[in-house]
Amino acid sequence: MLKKADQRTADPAAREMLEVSDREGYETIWDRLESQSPQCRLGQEGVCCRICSMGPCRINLSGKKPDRGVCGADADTIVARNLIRMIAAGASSHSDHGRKPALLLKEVAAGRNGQYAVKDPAKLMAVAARLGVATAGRTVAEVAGDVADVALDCFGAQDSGPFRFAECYMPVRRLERLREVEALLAGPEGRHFGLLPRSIDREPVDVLHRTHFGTDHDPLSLLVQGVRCALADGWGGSMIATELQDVLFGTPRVKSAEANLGVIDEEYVNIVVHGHEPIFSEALIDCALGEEMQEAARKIGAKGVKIIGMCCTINEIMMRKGVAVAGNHLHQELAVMTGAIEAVVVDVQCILPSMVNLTRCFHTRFITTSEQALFPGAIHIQFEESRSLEISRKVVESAIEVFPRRNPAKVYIPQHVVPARVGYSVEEITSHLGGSLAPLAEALKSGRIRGIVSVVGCNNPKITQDYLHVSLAKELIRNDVLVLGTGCSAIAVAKAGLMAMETVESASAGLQGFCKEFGIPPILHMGSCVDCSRMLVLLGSLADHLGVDMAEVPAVGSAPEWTTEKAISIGTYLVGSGIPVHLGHMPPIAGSKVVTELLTEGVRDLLGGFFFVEGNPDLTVERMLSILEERRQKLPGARAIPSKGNPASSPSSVPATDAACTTEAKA
Ligand code: SF4
Ligand code: MSK
Repeated sequence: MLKKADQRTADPAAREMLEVSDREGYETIWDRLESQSPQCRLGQEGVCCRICSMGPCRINLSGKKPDRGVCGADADTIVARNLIRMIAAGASSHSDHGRKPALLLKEVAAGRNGQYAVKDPAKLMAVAARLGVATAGRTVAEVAGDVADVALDCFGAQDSGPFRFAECYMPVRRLERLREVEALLAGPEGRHFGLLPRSIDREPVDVLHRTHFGTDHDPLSLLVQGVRCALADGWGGSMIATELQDVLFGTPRVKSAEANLGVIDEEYVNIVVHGHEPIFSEALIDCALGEEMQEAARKIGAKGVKIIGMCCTINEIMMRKGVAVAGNHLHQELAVMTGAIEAVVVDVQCILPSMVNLTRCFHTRFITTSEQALFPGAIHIQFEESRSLEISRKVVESAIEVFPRRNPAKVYIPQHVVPARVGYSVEEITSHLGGSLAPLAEALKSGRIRGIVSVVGCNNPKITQDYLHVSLAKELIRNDVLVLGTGCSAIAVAKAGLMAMETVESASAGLQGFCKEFGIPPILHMGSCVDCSRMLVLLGSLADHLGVDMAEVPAVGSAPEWTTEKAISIGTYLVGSGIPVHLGHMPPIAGSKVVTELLTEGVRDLLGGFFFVEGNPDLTVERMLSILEERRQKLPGARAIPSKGNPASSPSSVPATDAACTTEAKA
């Protein structure tokens, strides 16, 4: 039986659209999940192997035969291999994204691309200084060329590592800890377990090599390489993406934006940008909002052209330009169903292939722009950085052209839209704090703030959409915990109206006082998925301010509704950076006790970070608070938490989790 709309989503706009979908007979991601039910238990537990053609093999977890694959691989090997292949795919996605702004910066610096420029020379100089690139007496182009070269070299360096971005951005104490762990694991036999990433491209290649048939079978060795690969993402590919996009497009500063499906305006030509990379969407928005395209839209009876977006492409441009966000991952089909979208323009990652057929039910054009993300049946307009203006114009004209074909009888736009405050780069947070993170460090020591939780990652139709993101954010700020958000999680919280200064009134006394004093909301939108690297920079700088390793900072990460391999990579690089990570449902590792214990327990002594899985928000917050307080009390100069009189600090009011949301959460 179909789940009711309120079990599928906590978002009122989505509920309305699910009613439209039921009435009109559109198929959604939730319908397809149900048609997959029951899903394969072997896959869920990670014990299915199809690495060679003697398989596919599976392990019987009830203790009977088969307990090994045809080659003799046991459950521990199979689970570890499968997991680190997920990490490699996620890390590769982020890192291949990072390569593009590095290549573009090189072209801009060399004067070979006049369509883009260095919009933030101050950020360029800051990145250069961090990387040890000379700046004195040099032009922006000269410095940009050298910074681009350093970044590009990080992808292909062949020496023992760490590559330059990782070396220059990771706090010294963390680098030392990773070196110590490498030495510890080597043991008297001198086996090599490398943790420091050698180069961004090499680590996922190493994963694919060592997981090839008949190569590495030691779960510890496999997992260590998985962590190294993830670190190459967080401190490499993602870091380069964030830093160089800031250089090219501007470091985000606080902006006002709007969130949810109500941003779709019936009177306008609506273009949805969706995916992850801002290089094209930055050009597209300038073109679409220019007078020429606005006039073209007016000529065919619209009021103008409006750009709105989905997922991380919109997180990128919302942080820099204040553009409205229509929704997160599970909203993409729902936006099309409003019948008021002229074009969905996509780049890479997190785009449902179902969108091609769905858009055919309407006048909507589904336009792909990357040679890496082709969809049979879509219109393809290949993006090229050197022709960005011309291609942007072609895409916008294509959207304007279909506006007259819109069927008003099919238009239904749920009137849910809320204001959001976005744009909290580390630079912006630091500037609010008076130019240094010292006040935040002091607030952690005094207990005014009990800790920091980074809530990140996707929606997943197996979990009521946004429920865990929003429940955790609400409850954490009621317990003096500062919340940072990126990706679809940040959009979930924005849609719930919580990315606002007014949210400070729901925060408990300590956090509330801190936020009011420094003029920041208690939940900070830090950007897209690759911008989890901003969290690394923030927590790394905070560790330095506190005089500790990152593994001692009172901080936790969380991907409560995770879906993608990228989310697994993010979680793993946070763990590798010393940060405990919560997952709202189980990754495919339960088939191996060894792998599960290593990731939830064993890794804690080595790296400081570890994973824990919990689907109930009350229990999750309880566990997070205990981790944060244990760490906080050990900070040099930490003081006991003052008693709080604010009723907002009273025990949790988060409702019990819907059983349907948590069936997978128990390992
Ligand atoms: Fe089976 Fe081993 Fe081949 Fe995997 S690698 S499919 S376990 S024979
Ligand atoms: S978009 S990776 S569904 S967060 Fe970055 Fe959302 Fe997850 Fe994609």
